Amino acid sequence: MKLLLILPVLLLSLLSTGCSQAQAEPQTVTLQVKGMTCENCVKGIEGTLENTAGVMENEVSLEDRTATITYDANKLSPEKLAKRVSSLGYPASVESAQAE
Ligand code: 9UX
Repeated sequence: MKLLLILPVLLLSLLSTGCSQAQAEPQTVTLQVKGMTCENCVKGIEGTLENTAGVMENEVSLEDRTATITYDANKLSPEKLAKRVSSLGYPASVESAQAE
């Protein structure tokens, strides 16, 4: 009769595992971005990031030459984001990552 007790526990643990895998894992990274010279560059990068799957928030600063991005770590990495921005013609590198 132990099976009757174990079965619900098994089901529950399966369900919660599935949930945690599907859940977004927000991380924030600051990229150093070179080559931005006007506010239109900023808008262009921000627009592209906004349309990038997994990006939750982003703020590009012309003054600081940075892009601060909050993203879902299940879908993106700082390296992927740097490549994405670089591909627009603005060489980007990972400046700092806020772990966890
Ligand atoms: Mo900005 Mo562009 O600095 O053609 S130069 S958008």
